[in-house]
Amino acid sequence: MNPFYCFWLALQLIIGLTSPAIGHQPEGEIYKAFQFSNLLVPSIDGDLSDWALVDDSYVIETDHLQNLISSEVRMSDSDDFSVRLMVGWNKTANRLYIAAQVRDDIHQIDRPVGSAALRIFQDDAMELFIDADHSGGQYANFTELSPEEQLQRNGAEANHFVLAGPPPDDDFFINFSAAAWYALAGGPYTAAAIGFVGVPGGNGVTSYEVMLAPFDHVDVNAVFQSKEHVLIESEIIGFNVEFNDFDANSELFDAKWSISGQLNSYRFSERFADLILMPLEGIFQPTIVETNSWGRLKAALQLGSHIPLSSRGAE
Ligand SMILES: [Ca+2]
Ligand SMILES: [Ca+2]
Ligand SMILES: [Ca+2]
Ligand SMILES: [Ca+2]
Repeated sequence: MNPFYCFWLALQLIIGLTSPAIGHQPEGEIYKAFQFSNLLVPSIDGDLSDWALVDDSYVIETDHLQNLISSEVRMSDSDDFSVRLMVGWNKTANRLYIAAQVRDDIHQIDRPVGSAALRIFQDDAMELFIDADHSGGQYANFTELSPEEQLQRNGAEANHFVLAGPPPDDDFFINFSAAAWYALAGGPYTAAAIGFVGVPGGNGVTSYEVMLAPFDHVDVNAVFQSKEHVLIESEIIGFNVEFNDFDANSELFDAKWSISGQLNSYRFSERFADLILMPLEGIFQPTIVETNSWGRLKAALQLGSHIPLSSRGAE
């Protein structure tokens, strides 16, 4: 069992109570997932250089996010917080990939060793939410059910992960379900890494990188009793990201930035945003590469001979 599960309900309740309700949704916004070709899938190592090939049109930037705990709902890049978030997928591997680079004036990771279960929500973090089959609905925090039923239901129909680091121990990646097999930083169904350049407790740049296998149903006990979701080109899945920013005060949010702009994502998957799985971009499509190569060859021949190829047959 995932040991972090036990503390989850109480912590999320606290966060919920301190969050004023806002009813703002990104209208008509569909975020795009870049399709990686098989040879170019990113390595999950906290180094985002393997994302450099992703076109800027895929990048979710700071001004797309809304602050859930302030009337200041949107903000451009600033010293306080800025982000470049990218999502990718690969058809053959059937995996989602997420990368984010966060600049923060005070990167605060001050939880003691062994306290991630209690304290990860009071550190700077990236939270990920996936509803692969886009079913919507409550997927966690079933307070009306028995503890045993909660273990079965929590995180079964949608998923919620948190990354916060560099950690004081080995705990920087957490899935808030009881399925331990779906919470591994270096596993077959999940992988996660964090890179950090800067001054701990001061200014810095944090790189988050994650790989996830999508599931329509997660069984608490075993992957073979779960149902993996098959990613299909142009489908829309439920997806959300929140960035927690703690600065001078280690226990009070400076901001909680969200791409859906909706509260209670930890409980209801219809509060997520929409993500469309894009086709391969033209330059990565084999057939078009061949066409371009032939076009360049033809142009080179024309330059060399100064005679249009199309007229040679008439010579
Ligand atoms: Ca990488
Ligand atoms: Ca900040
Ligand atoms: Ca679902
Ligand atoms: Ca911070």
